[in-house]
Amino acid sequence: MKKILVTGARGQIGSELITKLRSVYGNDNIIATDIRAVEGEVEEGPFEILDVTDEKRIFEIAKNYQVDTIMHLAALLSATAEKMPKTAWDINMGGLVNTLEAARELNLQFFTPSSIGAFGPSTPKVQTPQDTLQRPTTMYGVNKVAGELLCDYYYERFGVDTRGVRFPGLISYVAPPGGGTTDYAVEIYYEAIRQKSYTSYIAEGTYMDMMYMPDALEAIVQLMEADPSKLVHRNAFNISAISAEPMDFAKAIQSYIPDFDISFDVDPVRQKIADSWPNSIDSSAAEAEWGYKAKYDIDSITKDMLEKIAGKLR
Ligand code: AKB
Repeated sequence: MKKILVTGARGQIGSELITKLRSVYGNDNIIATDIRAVEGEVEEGPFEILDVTDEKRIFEIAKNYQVDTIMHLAALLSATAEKMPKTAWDINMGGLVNTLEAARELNLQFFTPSSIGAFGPSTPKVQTPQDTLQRPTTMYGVNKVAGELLCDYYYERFGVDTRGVRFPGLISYVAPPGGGTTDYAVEIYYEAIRQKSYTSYIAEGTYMDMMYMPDALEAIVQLMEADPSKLVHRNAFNISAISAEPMDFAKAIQSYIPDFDISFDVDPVRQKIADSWPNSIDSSAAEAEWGYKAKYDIDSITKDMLEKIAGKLR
């Protein structure tokens, strides 16, 4: 039975990952941590306040709860990182090295997500291979490439069981994303329900990879449970479900809300980031090495998102 410390538990992935992990491994075996407390919320398992730049506190919590795994999610996303690059370096790299150090000293299994943001304009844009050129031009991308290499280093040098995926844009209705480039693919569904129209900050024709949150959560559990002897790559597996542009989401929504309307008011900062990322990535290494497979396509994502958000906003 695993005992897992999760950082960034209040974030977009964390809030749903905690629920998923508690259903798989039991409430008391999942230690949720975040820099933010939510007032008045009743926790279904342990919760601790944690700033990931505080190495001492990470050790303290990991030791107190005798965890055997760290899932490190706390990080600034791409658009926020572009606004405050030095802070992004301090949080994204500082948090990573601190949690890796805890994993090394306490002999813990370790997961952290990389991203399609780890690729750059000189990376092959279509069906981006698992192993390819990575020269990102954003601070977030620089953090992600350095993070992938650092996780590989901790495995090779110290034998830490590090594992990870390159997530595409994640779509979910539970917790909103914050400060990402792919956030439009969540906002569009809320606005479709609220006002049957959406103004996209990403231009028509800009393809990026996306995935529904249940597939992302399943992928984390599956990778962490995978037979290590089958893992050739370990960290930073490409995984994706769909490659889509704003009009693809608009058309999918129009099949449920025929008078839904999309317009464009492009944000140059986020558009530049999106333009530097792949149109689509190749997930075949993840499929071959640990059986990754997404269940949701754009239509099933759209159906579920519209139903769930309509229920939430009622
Ligand atoms: C972002 O847009 O920054 C994230 C990501 C793709 O890593 N959703």
